[in-house]
Amino acid sequence: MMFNVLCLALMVCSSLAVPLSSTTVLPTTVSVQSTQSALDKLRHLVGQQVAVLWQSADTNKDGKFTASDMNVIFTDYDHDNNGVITKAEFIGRFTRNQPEMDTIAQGLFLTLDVNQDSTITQHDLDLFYQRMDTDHNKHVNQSEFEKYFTEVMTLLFVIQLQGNTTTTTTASK
Ligand SMILES: *[C@@H]1O[C@H](CO)[C@@H](O)[C@H](O)[C@H]1NC(C)=O
Ligand SMILES: *[C@@H]1O[C@H](CO)[C@@H](O)[C@H](O)[C@H]1NC(C)=O
Ligand SMILES: [Ca+2]
Ligand SMILES: [Ca+2]
Ligand SMILES: [Ca+2]
Repeated sequence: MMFNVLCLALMVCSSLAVPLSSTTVLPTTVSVQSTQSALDKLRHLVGQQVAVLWQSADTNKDGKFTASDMNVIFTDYDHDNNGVITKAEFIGRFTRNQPEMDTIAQGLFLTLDVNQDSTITQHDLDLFYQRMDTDHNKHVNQSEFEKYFTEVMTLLFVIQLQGNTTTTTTASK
């Protein structure tokens, strides 16, 4: 189990776009196939979630993710309108239409709480925006956004996977 998850994490994180070759180090054809399909499933899930995130992040559908989009999202998540998004507010909103995403929501909350004071404020979002803006031109474009969240979501899905029992693997050693 540990080996598979680790292997999965390394492969997915290091080369999302590169297909698995037949020279993979796993012991048998069966486990290669099951790892391959787990990997496809993971890529599919991550791709799907990142697309959903982008659609909901670009609130005015102008193809950009701006400070005004962030304000709209902030207001949406700040249920009691007190200028602070608590963990309960965040998870409640995020899992409203997808209850199975609880673990992912917890991980995202930790990611967005950049200064780690257990709440999300505008200050966290400013810091987060700078982090996503990899070329530091003060604008987060779709590819910067997707690249960042593909990494974050892949990690979170791997963590979620790791939390599950060993029934997902067939390989030994
Ligand atoms: C988005 O920003 C990246 C740099 O972070 C740049 O390489 C890419 O060309 C930009 N994409 C568009 C569509 O402007
Ligand atoms: C892990 O377990 C959760 C809850 O039991 C389930 O919803 C999810 O699909 C499982 N993930 C995988 C990859 O098996
Ligand atoms: Ca609040
Ligand atoms: Ca914070
Ligand atoms: Ca940029």
